[in-house]
Amino acid sequence: MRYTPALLQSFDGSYRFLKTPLIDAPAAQRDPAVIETVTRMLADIQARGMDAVLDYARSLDNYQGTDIELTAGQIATSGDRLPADLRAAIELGSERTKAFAAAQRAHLEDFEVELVPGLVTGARYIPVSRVGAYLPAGRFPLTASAFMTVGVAKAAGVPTVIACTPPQPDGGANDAVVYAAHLSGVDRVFVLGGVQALAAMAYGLLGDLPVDMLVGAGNAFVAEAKRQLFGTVAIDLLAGPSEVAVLSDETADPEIVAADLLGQAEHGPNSPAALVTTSEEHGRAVIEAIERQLGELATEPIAGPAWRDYGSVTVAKDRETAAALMDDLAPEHLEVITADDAWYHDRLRNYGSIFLGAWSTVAYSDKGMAGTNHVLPTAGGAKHSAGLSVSRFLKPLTYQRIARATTPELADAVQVISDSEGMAAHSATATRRRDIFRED
Ligand code: HSO
Ligand code: ZN
Repeated sequence: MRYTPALLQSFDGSYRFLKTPLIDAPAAQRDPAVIETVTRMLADIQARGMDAVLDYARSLDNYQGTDIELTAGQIATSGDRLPADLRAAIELGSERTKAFAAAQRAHLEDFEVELVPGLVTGARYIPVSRVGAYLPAGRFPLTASAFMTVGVAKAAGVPTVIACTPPQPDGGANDAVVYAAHLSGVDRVFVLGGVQALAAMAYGLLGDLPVDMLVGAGNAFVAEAKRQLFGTVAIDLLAGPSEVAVLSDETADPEIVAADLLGQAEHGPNSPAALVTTSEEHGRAVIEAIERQLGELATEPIAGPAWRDYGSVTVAKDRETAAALMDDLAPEHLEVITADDAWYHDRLRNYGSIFLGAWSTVAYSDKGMAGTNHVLPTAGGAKHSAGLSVSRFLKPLTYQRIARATTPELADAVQVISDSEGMAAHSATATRRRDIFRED
């Protein structure tokens, strides 16, 4: 989320900040030291293979074991060690996410169209063959990440999905993360974290072929590794700190709005949380509620600094201004809690995922219960990209079947263009066909 000079000036007089962020969050937080470290690690892993991977696992993640792959038995029994209510919640989230992904898959239809008689064209959605999912399990193990990456890839029809997740202090994987991956249909799971995990999947070091695509969020090193591996493999997107924005008016409950802003500020001390409101009184009430709620929040050491440094409250003169401000922010998550939710839904263009009405909160999607994906563009990326979905794993591959009778029209035009470009061999592919056509 950025506060650009354009944003600060373009709505002159039509809005004002009640609370501005102290720090402008850079759009892409690319630290030169992180870039340099990742470049060095990738080169080392490319040169020394698994020896380098294990060296990094030992030195960076304190991994003591020798076999990083979980057995099928370990994966299948991962749920047995979980409390029953957690297991049931994971099962619900997995099912819900699969159901949404399956519905979205059903709406992507292969098609065929005869553009002119004899010129048959079409597209077929073919899944990528192999996907590598990174399942974070650092300060917060994001249990639902497996639904969003592994589960959605499987719903798209990806034949092989492998996953890496960092070792916990006991040297093993996080059981909830592994159980979520298991229910999502994962084929293989490796206890491996960070840059070394992404490199091992992309370079085919895990006793398998290289993956075609890497997906899943992680820390700055993980994001940078994906950026540098892009081209060797496809990636979903480059995620920065998680963000939330709320667009609310005087009809919204300030306590609920405050809770939802803190709900994502908890991700990290640099997680932006923005309120845009058409009611100054409401804006002030939300600020007060946040201060009160922070006093009782176990994760105040993270959410407090995030709110103080990256939180903002803006009062807009009218709903047009509020919507324009929001479209300029292009937040990862956008909650709309107003008397005009449908108007905003029709009007807004830039967001990762939108939550309409007081009963729709981001955490429902974060944990898989809403069915929608939580891998979403951050830092304004929603202006040009959407979040992860089945379509990202599917290649709309085109085909054409061209009949003999079309030859005069197609060949003449291709010859003219090719000759004008000096591309004699291209021209010949057309003129040779035309010569045969005329001879027959
Ligand atoms: N808000 C994160 C996902 C998440 N949060 C999972 C908690 N659990 C990115 O959308
Ligand atoms: Zn979250």
